[in-house]
Amino acid sequence: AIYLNDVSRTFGEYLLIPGLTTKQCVPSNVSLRTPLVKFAKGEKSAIELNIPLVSAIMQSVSGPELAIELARNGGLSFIFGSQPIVSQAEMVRKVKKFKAGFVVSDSNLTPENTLADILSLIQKTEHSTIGITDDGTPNGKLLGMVTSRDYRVGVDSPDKKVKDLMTPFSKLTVGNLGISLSDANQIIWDHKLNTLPIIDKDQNLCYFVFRKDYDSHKNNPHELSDNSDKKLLVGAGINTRDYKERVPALVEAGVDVLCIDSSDGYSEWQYETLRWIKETYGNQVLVGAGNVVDQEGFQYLVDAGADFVKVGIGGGSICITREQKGIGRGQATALIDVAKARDAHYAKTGMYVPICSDGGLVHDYHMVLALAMGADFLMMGRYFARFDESPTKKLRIGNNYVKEYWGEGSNRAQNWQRYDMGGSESLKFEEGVDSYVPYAGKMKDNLKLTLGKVKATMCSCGTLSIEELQKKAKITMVSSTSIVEGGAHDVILKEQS
Ligand code: MZP
Repeated sequence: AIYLNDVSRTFGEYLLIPGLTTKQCVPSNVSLRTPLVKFAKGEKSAIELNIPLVSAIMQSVSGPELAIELARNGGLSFIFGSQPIVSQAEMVRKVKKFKAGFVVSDSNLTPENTLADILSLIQKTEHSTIGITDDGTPNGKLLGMVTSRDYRVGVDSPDKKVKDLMTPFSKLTVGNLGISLSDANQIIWDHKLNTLPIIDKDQNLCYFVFRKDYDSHKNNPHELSDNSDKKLLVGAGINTRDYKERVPALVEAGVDVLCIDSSDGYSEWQYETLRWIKETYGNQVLVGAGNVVDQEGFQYLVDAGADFVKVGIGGGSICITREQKGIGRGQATALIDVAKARDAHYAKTGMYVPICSDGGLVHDYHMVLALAMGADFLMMGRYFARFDESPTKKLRIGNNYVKEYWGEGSNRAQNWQRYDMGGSESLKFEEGVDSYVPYAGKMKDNLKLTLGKVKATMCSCGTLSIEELQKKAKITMVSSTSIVEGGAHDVILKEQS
């Protein structure tokens, strides 16, 4: 046997040491933009995410509803592959059909219409967002817009008139909104939107922020809707068995990126699958592979054509692979090792192949550590399973609400191929558990808090981008005694006393 010199370590064994926080280092200046797929030096990745988070390829996590919400927030979901091809393709289609921008309504809505009118219109059309024009036709002046989600503000007062919900841009004040005006402007520009509705829940009001050059579009609503009818990004998991049928169906459904999903990706099966996809589609179809935990595994999949590589075996919250099979590696150690291979490959060939840290992220600061250790983006299951948008049931246990969360290697996820090496039924064993996670409400609210923390930590490290964090972060290992020091200690906590 070959013995590695390092010890398998995980995120909880490290801390970040602050760097100089300059005056520019404020959370609103931090960019979390990150590449998803490989690119040559001097070029840009064909897909960049606005936030470095993707949701796990799992039945209990990545359905269409979660995918829509995560994409709206700048991340991406991989729709689970442990299902029939037809239903997976249908889920992809559902996400791609969701309109991220808005359409100018061709209905007869006017500022005099009530919110109840708008709701019924939204329900009748496939559009998620309705623009309101001053004369109720697409040729009129655009006054504002209402989206199906944001409509909730009107549910309490369905009689309210559209015009009552409109406030001119100049009257908006920062502070009474959940979002600052500068952020709103940024969103409008980043997403090429022309109008952004902002909800002030306290006052039960909906404001509309208009893009400053909006006037120049007002006589050409068709151009307006073409410009902003941007589709959401979505990914999908595939396996190494039915890929010749599954990949064409997903491509036909409009998927943006694929990922071969396996607990152990260092295999000839993945090599063959990657080669087939690249030989059939060239770079028209983007596909990641994994999971691996060392440099050899990374290089093998990159040589086969992988557009990104996923790192992590056995660290997932629902995972018992290490107990069952004795394979795996501490997530931090695996990541640090694979990041070295990624950097060496870039230095040698000029091709940057992003890596994804998959599984085992527990605290928000673990996300910053993973990024600092070299991850370009992060895949999480447990984190997203807790939200309203995940596809599982919300249950009440005692005084607490929980959501169900089960591993892809659990019996519940059934006989799907991720963990299936063939062989007879009686030889199969579980590699994952069926569990509950504490219910946490809406994704959007949680993301806001998490990303706020991530940005604040990056500012403490004196860094304004993920690339800078990877270069400049100072990381220290902690002893088990100092881990105790990191929590509240030697005090009697009030709620327990
Ligand atoms: P976590 O975010 O819940 O800690 O981990 C999610 C990751 O665990 C998934 O992305 C996947 O790589 C892995 N996973 C999913 N199912 C199992 C299993 O049943 C598993 N063992 O390990």
